[in-house]
Formats: sequence, structure tokens, C-alpha cells
Amino acid sequence: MASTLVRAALSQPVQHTPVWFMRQAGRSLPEYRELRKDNAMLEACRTPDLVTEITLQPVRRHKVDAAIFFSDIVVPLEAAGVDVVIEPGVGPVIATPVRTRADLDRIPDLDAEALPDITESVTRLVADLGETPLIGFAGAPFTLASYLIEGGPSKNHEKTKAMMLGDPELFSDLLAKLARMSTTFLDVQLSAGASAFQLFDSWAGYLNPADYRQSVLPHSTSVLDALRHHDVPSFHFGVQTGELLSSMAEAGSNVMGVDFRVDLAAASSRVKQGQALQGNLDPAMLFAPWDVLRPRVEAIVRAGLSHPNGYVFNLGHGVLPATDPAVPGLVVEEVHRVSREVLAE
Ligand code: 1CP
Repeated sequence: MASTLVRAALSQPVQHTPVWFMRQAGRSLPEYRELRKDNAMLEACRTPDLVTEITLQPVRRHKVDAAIFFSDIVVPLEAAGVDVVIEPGVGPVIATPVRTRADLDRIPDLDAEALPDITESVTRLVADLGETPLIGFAGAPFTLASYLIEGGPSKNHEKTKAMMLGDPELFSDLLAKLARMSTTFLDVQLSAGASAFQLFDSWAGYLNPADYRQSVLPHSTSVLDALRHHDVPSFHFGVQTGELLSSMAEAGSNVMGVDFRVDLAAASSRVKQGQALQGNLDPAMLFAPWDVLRPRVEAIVRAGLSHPNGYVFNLGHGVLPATDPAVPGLVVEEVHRVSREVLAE
């Protein structure tokens, strides 16, 4: 039988609500900081011994219902030959930002052959994880484009919007190329045995719905369409996307990730018929005392289970680095306890 995560994502009956956390691997775990201290981020992402160990760490510690592949959204860019580094405390930095047609033409397409280490890491993880599913992921074309155009993390995404409005053809060609790259990155993970995948459009929430629909939605849709033959559930998530949820839902994922600013009951009415929901505890709430946090977790589980289709518990964005590593595990136990109770009613 399929795992609880896959069943919930496909709106099939489950006995408890599955839970995993965005950024569950990484800086909140002392065992991660210990392993990473001698390795650059992108180097770690290409080293199967490190990728497998780091991916397994939160599964062991928090007893989550799924692992998420330890990698980064810029790994496929680097594999294609883009000069990118992940600077500690900053994020991805691109040596030569993409601003012109000639800049775009210099970016090669990504060949699946350039990712043998990804195949190896996923294959080993699927064997080590046993019954626990592995979630693959990739950046959505718009979020990747923002890093490439801005040259790094951006507060306002102004150069990205300038290209989107000023040279829509160049922008569209860039997003099409990035859609092919994300598809290849995901195709490799799914072919090696990942059970589900999440498309992260972290910065889509900076767009208004009309621009999103015209300039971004077709490219995210093409990634999801190209992977449908793998027959695994897809998750689609962005930050500050309350106003965009119904538009993002049209891209056609099985599950819509909901950020923490949105009421799950409202999200429930914005997604497409048949789509499941994922979310959406504010990651900062993991810093609250347990007697305050616990009822918040319960309320979210109850709201999620009121959605007529499937529901997967998660945070409304990634685990914050300073999170007490003992707390996510308590949340997992509580989600399981409350959901068993509700589902048995
Ligand atoms: O040295 C370090 O520990 C660097 C921190 C770090 C980590 C742990 C980065 C740099 N990336 C990652 C791993 C990572 N990135 C994962 C796997 C871990 C997990 O989820 O358990 C995933 C899914 C990502 C995806 C990712 N990278 C996104 C989308 C998710 C999101 O948080 O919105 C984005 C936007 C990135 C870019 C990125 N990489 C790293 C940082 C600090 C950033 C964000 C920078 C910015 O604010 O623009």
C-alpha cells in the first residue's frame, strides 16, 4: 500500500495526517551543523554520503512521515554550468546575472547525464528509507529566474519585473529554459525512486494575479505536465501566495501548499476541485511555549481535515535556523494524536 503521505496527497483515506517540514534538514539540527562545517553548501549537495546522511537526520530525530531530498533549487543551474555559489548567511549568488538575450543564450540546457550523483543519492535514500517516502523538489521557473536576473537574493525583485514587463519575449524564453531544467532535475529524482515532489515557487507571491497568470503560470504548468507520466503526487508552494492560490492551483498539482498568512478554511475554497492542502503553521510559533503552541497545532489539524480532499501537515514556510530541535518532534506527535482522534470520529 502507498505511504500515508502519498495517500493523503491523492485524497485517499488515511488513519493519521502525515507531517513533514519544509527545511526539516539543515541548520536547526546540531548534527547537520557538525557535518556541514567543513563543506561548502553546493559541494555538500553533490556528495552522496553527505546528502543521504543529512536527508535522514530529521527523519530519525523528528519521526516525520516523509524525507525531503537534501539539495538546493540552484543545483540544476550549477550542473548546467552556471557560475553560482551559495554564500553562508546570504543564499545563492550568480557571478554573471542574466539581463540580455546574449546572457540567456550563454546558459546551456541541463543534460540529465550531468546529475549521476543525484541518481546515486536518491537510489541510496530510497533503499535506506524503506517505507518512508522521499519527496523530491525543484525551484519553479519564476523563483529561479529571480536569482538569475537579480544576481542573488532580492527584496523587491525589481530587475526581474523590469524584464518581465519590458522584454516579455526574453522573459518567457528564460522561464521556458528554466522549466526544462527543473523538469530534468525532477525527472532524475523521480526516475531514481522519489515518491512525490514539490515545486517551490518561493517568490511568486511578489506578483499580482494578472502578471502571474500571464507570465509565470504557463511555465510552472509545463513542469507539472511534463512529470505527470511518473504518476506520483505533486506539491506546489509559494510564500505570501494567499491572493495567488487559485491561480497557482490552475497549474494542476495534486496538493497546494499554503503559507502561514492564510486561513486554511479560506485556502480550502481557493484551490481546485479535488486538490489537497498542505500547511500551514507559522514557523515562528515553534518558539512559543508548548501550552500555547499545542492548541495552535490542533486547530490547524482540525481545519486541514475539514477540507473535503486530502490534507498534509507542514509549516507555512521553512523551519527557522534557531528552532529548538526538540520541538518539531513534539509537533509530529501532536499532529498524529489529534488527527487519529478526528479521523476516528
Ligand atoms: O549552509 C547552509 O546550511 C545553507 C542554508 C541552506 C540549506 C540548508 C540553503 C541555502 N539551501 C538549503 C537546502 C534546501 N534548499 C532544501 C533542502 C532542505 C529541506 O527542505 O529540508 C530545500 C528544499 C531548499 C530550497 C530552496 N533554496 C528554496 C525554496 C524553499 C524556500 O525556503 O522558500 C529557496 C528559495 C532556496 C534558495 C536558498 N538556498 C539557500 C538559502 C539561504 C536560500 C534562500 C535565500 C534567499 O532568501 O533568497
